[in-house]
Amino acid sequence: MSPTMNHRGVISPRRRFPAPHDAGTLERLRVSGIHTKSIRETAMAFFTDISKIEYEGPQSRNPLAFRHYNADEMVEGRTMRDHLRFSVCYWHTFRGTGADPFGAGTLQRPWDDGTESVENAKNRVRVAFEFIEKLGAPFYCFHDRDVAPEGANLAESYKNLDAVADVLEEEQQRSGIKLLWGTANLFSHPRYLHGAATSCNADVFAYAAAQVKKAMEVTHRLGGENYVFWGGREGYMNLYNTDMKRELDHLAKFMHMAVDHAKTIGFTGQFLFEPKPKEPTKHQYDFDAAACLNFLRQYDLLDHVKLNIETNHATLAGHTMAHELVYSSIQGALGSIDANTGDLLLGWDTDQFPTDIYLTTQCMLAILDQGGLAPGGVNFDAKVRRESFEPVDLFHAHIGGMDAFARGLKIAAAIRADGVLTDFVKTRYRSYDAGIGAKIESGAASFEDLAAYMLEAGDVQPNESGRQEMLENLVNMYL
Ligand code: XUL
Ligand code: CO
Repeated sequence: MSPTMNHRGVISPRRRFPAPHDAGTLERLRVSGIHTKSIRETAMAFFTDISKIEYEGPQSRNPLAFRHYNADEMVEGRTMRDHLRFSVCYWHTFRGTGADPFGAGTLQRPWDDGTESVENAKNRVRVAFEFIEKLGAPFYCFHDRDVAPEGANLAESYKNLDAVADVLEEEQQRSGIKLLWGTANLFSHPRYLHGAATSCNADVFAYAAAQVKKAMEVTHRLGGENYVFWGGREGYMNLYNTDMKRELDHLAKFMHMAVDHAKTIGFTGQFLFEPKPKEPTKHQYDFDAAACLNFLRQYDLLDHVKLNIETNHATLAGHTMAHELVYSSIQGALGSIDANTGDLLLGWDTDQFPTDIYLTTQCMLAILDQGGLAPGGVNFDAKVRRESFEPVDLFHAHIGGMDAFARGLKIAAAIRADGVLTDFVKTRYRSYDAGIGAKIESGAASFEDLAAYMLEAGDVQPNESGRQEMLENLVNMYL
């Protein structure tokens, strides 16, 4: 669609967002006192051509409307809003530049003056909340360094974060948007080149602890419902220089300290560990759900920490998202999801917005099966492509992801209501409901009993088709 077409909100970004250095913009900033007082009025002007995104139903052809996400619609006795608990991530959506290893940033973000000033960070918060409010997402989440700039020293970084948190708090109260989770960026700064909690340098461990302490306190202050640990650079590039045992012990110590600090400050939110197999390190310690759960179990952290499962991380690990969700869920450890998708043909973390209805249906089947995600949610850890450089693309991207999940929710609920898959699976395992199978499950049978049983029976024949193709066709009937 041409950017000059007069669809709601689809107009030239030049008209809607004058470049920050335009005389007109500078005048507008001066008049609104952007550098001297609250810049609420100025920031609110940014998305004036885009009205609140409304549900218009599946027939709508309006690109700035929901076709499936209808927040108040009830599904399985709960509103879509409460099932999905959508969250906008601050890092991609408000700090992403579109830069890649081959080229500079491309994304037009005219509200951003390009500096690392606290003033710019505060202004960005106003714009972010205007965006999230118009989108109608109930949550957001951030890393400490997304929202506030790193200072010249730790004390200054604390101060910067507090100053921006004041604005975050104000905007949360004004809009009713809540914090799904907070986290600390323990990977961008050069001090973390060897990792943070798994660094060979104890001073780096200490710095990371001081940073997480503050990030937890700000998360707590803002009513955050969860706190996330993603490995960052907690992994290794080469075993010749790595004491793996010591690094894992340190990571566990670090997480125990966080659990203790939560008690100290009264933070009762859920801790989440986010698996990812590689990138930036060759081998991340939080490789996949199985590796994370083994780590948590080994170090006695299972009672305190659940998992935040991300689609592109699952596929990088050679798993489907559904596998990671079900694997965590059956162990009572599925806490939240980072909703995105990779690219079949690219082997890295492309963090694209999810639009595949099979994917979202499978996610929602796993989530409904465990009775929901709360206090977790569906966070779009996803970024627009560098070619999608206009601000309106942020709306298209999120609308698409929200609609895909809403549709997945409705389809999953319909499949569950008919009980077709559950009935099939139940029947498939019926040999364990009575007789020898029931004895195996209850622990009443030994190898001796089973050998005696089979010596008498003689042999067992393949007796039932798995019906995979029939079931795949059946799922298609619901799409
Ligand atoms: C990195 C990633 C992170 C975490 C939070 O791949 O997913 O953004 O979600 O640190
Ligand atoms: Co993530």
